[in-house]
Amino acid sequence: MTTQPQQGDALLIVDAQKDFLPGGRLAVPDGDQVIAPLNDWISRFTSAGLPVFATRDWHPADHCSFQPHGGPWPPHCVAGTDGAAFADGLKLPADATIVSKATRKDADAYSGFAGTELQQLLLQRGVLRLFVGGLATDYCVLNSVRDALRLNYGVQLLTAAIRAVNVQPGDGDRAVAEMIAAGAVALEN
Ligand code: VGL
Ligand code: ZN
Repeated sequence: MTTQPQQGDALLIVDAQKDFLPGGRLAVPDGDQVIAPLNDWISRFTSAGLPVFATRDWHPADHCSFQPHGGPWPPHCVAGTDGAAFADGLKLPADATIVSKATRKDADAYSGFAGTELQQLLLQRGVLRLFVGGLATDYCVLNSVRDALRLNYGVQLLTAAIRAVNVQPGDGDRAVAEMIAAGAVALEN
């Protein structure tokens, strides 16, 4: 079993931000449960000298995805605010690469690849396979994994380290099934 990260692997932490945790402005149920398993993966990657990437939702205050501006979500992850900060307990290494997304008012971006330099950064680091965890399973994890697979990365989906919004019951389970059908490998821990 190739669960141990090796050369060519990178950890991709998706949107592990305060606003997506219980008490946050767009709280994902049990979103805080992803932090401990993510920290385990962080230590495995850093002790192996392998890179860690972390995306963050980083919206302007008048972002089009916000309900007051006609979007589906309560305002969340406004750039520079406390809610947009990474979760308190998340032990991001000092040399983690941070990728901000959905930074422009007129477009949303659920994928960490959408309108960012992520693909270029991964190419530069010789990354071939991504271990993906974070929030939320049915939005930014799903869309980041879809793009990663399209771009021919291998994807190990860290199932203990993801949680879903579940606007409709079952959205998270359907997202996981879709990612696996598209070629992601589910990794419990
Ligand atoms: C997300 C809803 C709105 C996510 C971001 O990170 O999954 N979900 N913005
Ligand atoms: Zn957002």
